[in-house]
Amino acid sequence: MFESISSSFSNAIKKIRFQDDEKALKKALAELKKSLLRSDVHHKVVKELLNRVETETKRAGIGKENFLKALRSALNDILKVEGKQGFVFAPKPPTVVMMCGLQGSGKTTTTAKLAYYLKLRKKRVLMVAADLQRLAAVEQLKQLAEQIGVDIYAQEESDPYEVVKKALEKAKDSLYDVVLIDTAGRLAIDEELMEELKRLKSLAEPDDLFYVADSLTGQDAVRSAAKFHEELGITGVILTKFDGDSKGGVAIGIAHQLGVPLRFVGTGEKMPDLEPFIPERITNRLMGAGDVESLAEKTAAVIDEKKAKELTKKIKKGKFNFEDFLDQLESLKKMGSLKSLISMIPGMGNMAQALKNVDLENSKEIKRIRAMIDSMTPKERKDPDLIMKNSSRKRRIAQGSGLTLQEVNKILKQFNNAAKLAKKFSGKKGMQDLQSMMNQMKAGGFPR
Ligand SMILES: Nc1nc2c(ncn2[C@@H]2O[C@H](COP(=O)(O)OP(=O)(O)O)[C@@H](O)[C@H]2O)c(=O)[nH]1
Ligand SMILES: [Mg+2]
Repeated sequence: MFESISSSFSNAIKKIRFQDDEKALKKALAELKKSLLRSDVHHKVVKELLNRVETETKRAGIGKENFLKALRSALNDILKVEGKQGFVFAPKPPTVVMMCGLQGSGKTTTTAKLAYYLKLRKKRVLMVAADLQRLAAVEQLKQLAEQIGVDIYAQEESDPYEVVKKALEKAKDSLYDVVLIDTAGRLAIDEELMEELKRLKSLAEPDDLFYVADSLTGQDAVRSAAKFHEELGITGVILTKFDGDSKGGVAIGIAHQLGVPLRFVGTGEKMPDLEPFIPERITNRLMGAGDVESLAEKTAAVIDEKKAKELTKKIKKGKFNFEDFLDQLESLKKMGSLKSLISMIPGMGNMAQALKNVDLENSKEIKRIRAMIDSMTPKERKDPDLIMKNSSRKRRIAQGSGLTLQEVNKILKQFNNAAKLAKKFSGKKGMQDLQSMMNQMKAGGFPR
């Protein structure tokens, strides 16, 4: 998220040679302006942002330090508007959230992503299929519900009003923490759609009404959001499809343009690809300082603390085995794309861009390793050393997994190296080592 904006930011900042005069400041501002407009930030927002930076830098005295400080504070002001951040629970459960938006914007997917996000945080969620315009819509939500293991209330061939009414009764009776209502959209805004949504809104009295917008539609997303806000009074925006070719600029301006906070951002088609939008953290990312808080939070939600401690112990002893490896792979899957994770590490924005197309789960290498592990006995999984020095075991595993003996040897060697690396990083100098490894990777190499 924001890789391209933050890299154009850092390029702009790098180009600045401050001689403490106004001409240098103007040049820096012009550079920023170019990159913001290129990223599709609305021109009025760009103007306001740069005016603030200019005024504040001049007030504090022209210089690189003051310029960066002014930029950081102006960005924060633009990103932050009055209202809630991320997911907010009602004082009394269930928290009721209604989704609205145009067809294809990602409402149904995002409903399930939010449910998954809450499930990982140990909440009981009921999703409500209130899009009865398209038959497939109910089926789609049902499938997602099954995939993530979250309850759904669905009743085909009836009025969405009745569905929502009964769903809310069920939620109260069965003590759900959160109710997420998926609604119908249209290709364009029309009277009928608005009427249906208004009816549902007055029935459900949602704690939050999220407008789900496709970030790829650029400034159109802001215009349609404004229309929905005028008619319905939305309390938050969720921008989807922030992966792909999104230039990202809409996310910088939308809250400021609407006066409604941007609450979440969808960064892929899979269920973990949803991130809360916290202005201060986004400013850090944009300024190239990474977002360690989000990374830590995301990790905490998917990794069992006890397990994590055991794992650390094992790693320190160099006892990382194949079962641990599978466990780790599962956790990673829950965390979403490698790219979005790496972009949270300070200074790693460019690196994330290079990883754009890496699909960890489906990579050829991971598939091979999985096949190999599937062909091992439980003992072998727990103790890689059993295999390392035993060629008949290796041959049996090769045969079982359809790999050649050479391939098995290669994977074993890589695994061994990885375990050594992990051990090394778990030590005192770990972070320094990691940094130098990352630099190596940035320079194009891959540590072996
Ligand atoms: N790449 C990407 N695709 C998304 C994202 N959110 C939704 N989609 C896709 O957009 C399409 C429409 O989504 P859907 O939830 O059915 O939209 P709805 O009509 O508003 O309910 C589907 O193919 C989704 O997989 C996202 O954040 N990233
Ligand atoms: Mg839908």
